[in-house]
Amino acid sequence: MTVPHVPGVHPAWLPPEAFRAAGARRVLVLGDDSALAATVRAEVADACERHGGAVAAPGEACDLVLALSSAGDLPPAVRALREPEPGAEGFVLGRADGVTAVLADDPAGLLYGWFEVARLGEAAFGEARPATAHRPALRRRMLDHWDNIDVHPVMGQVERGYSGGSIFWRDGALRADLTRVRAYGRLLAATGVNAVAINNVNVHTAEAHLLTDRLGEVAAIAAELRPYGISVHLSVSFASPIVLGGLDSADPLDESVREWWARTTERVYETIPDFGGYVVKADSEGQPGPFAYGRSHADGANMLADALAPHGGVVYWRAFVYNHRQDWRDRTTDRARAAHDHFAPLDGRFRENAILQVKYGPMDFQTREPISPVIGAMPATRLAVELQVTQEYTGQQRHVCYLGPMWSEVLGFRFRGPGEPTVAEVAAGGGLVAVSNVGDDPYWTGHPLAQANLYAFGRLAWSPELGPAAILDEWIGLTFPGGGELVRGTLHEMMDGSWETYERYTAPLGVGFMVRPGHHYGPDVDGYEYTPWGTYHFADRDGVGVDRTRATGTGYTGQYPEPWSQVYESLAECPDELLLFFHHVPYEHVLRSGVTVVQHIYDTHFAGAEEAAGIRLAWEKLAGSVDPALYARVQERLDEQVRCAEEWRDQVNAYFLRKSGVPDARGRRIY
Ligand code: GCW
Repeated sequence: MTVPHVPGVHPAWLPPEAFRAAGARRVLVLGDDSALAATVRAEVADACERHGGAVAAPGEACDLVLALSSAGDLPPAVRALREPEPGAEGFVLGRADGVTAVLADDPAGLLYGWFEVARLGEAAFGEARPATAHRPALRRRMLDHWDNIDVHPVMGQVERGYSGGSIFWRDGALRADLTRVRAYGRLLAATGVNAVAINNVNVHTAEAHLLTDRLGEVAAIAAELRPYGISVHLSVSFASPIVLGGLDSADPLDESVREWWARTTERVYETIPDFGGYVVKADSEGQPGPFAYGRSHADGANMLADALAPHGGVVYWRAFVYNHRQDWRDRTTDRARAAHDHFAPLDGRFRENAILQVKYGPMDFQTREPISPVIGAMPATRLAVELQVTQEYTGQQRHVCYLGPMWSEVLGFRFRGPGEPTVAEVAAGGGLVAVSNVGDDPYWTGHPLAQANLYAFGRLAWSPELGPAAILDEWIGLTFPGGGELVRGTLHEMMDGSWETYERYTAPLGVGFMVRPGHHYGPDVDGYEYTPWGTYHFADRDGVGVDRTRATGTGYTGQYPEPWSQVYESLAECPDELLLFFHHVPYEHVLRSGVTVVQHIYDTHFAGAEEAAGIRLAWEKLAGSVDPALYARVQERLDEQVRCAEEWRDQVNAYFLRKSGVPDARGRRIY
């Protein structure tokens, strides 16, 4: 095992400097013969070679020791850490008598402990620290790639990808050199991620074959990610028995179909013994599913769960199911209701190894949505919450939009009010999943600052209670070592509030969309208003917003338990930022903030575009303080962000001025 360093590719949050503190010291590793322990030894050797430290032999003096609890003859510094217990994938870190020690029960914990030492830098070797346990709050911490093997005519190679092509495939074939995949695994492991699904949930023809005759490609990717503790998953087509197996049905209750899945899955595990499992998008946006056979989603998911169970695998079954051929004239159908309507009645009917993967909001990864009521409605089902690191609706990695604060709000939301479980706690046994924002771009993420979102996702999946601002500072510190206070302070100032800035210049008050149809970039207020996608704002000359109340609307508020059911139902109590998601109101309706809806729209759009300009201005302070190529890349994106924010401001403001006829109280220019 060698530590991957890829020339020409930005090291993101693992530049060599991140390992200076540990690598300049004497380090002892007491592991076992597992692949992960070998990785830790390789990491330590690499760091020591680079920074002048030394790998210590057992019995020799050392400054840092990383030990498995099963390793015999633990030195006193480690024995002192016996309490508390590290636990699965966890580690205990402490420092006493001039020795920093990490103790883990399994090699994954050892690896995570190593990266924690890197994160601490010199601070890991300063004052004494009491033994503290670090354990992942969520068991599965996974990134879903929407990568295709082939370049799709509309979506490109990576669906909703804004960072170039796939890191796995090129020109229709697996890449010959997969070093970069290993480097990706290393970056992910440093944040705590332990699972990846490698292909698009919209499974096209070539990609369907990854399950059978192209399985060798999956095995090759798994081999690169394994040393960093990441298990590989595959998105599979529900119609595989037909498409690949030549059967005439994919009915989940049909014996020959079940057998086909059992046999196929067995072969997968013969080839990749630590394979993670399947991800399925069924009966959604044209993907095949159990409805064609009059079967339920539980029938579909359980069939795959049964095929996976003998091998310890899981199926992630997505809850993103709605009618995408809605008649816009039909006011009774509400897309927001769909997932709950379909899935809540199935609670308790899914197998133990079936995980229902639910988008955080009821619509589709908007800048602001309420939390999906499905997450609070299925106590007898294992749930995973799905986030979108790729910035489909949040600026497509051309805009700075640090999403840590949004995710932190999602994870901390309590369905039944104070003292009751958070979303993160509900998902603890399932997991946290996100759509990856990575591609073959030299900065990984197109916009170099979008790396922070990938980093924050992993950190929050490990520790949902971490503050997003603190995670941002961690990322800045690791990625721009030696940048000094100017760099750290400026980046923090640019990024910390950037999600709210983005919200200010785009769709107002939780109403969502208003993006250009298809590619979803830039403003188009009525772009989706008369389409079949179920995403409407209903603006007319009197008012705007979607009435989702029980009293007069679609009844969606009734999918929440108290207190939220009442809070969202009530015009007076509904939080401003979600008002138009839940209510249709006149333009002169006064928000809790004291401002009318239409004035709020004008004010926030002027403010948002101005803040975007401020972000660009702040970056200019860093000319000469960061790498020139990175500086130029960010600057080019900031120019586009400012242009686009102005376009949003002017289109949204003009639209609402024309609809409402209400002038801006401050007399600013609206077109
Ligand atoms: O956000 C939407 C995207 C689709 C995507 C779908 C999904 C993979 O626009 O491109 O398809 O969600 O989550 O399945």
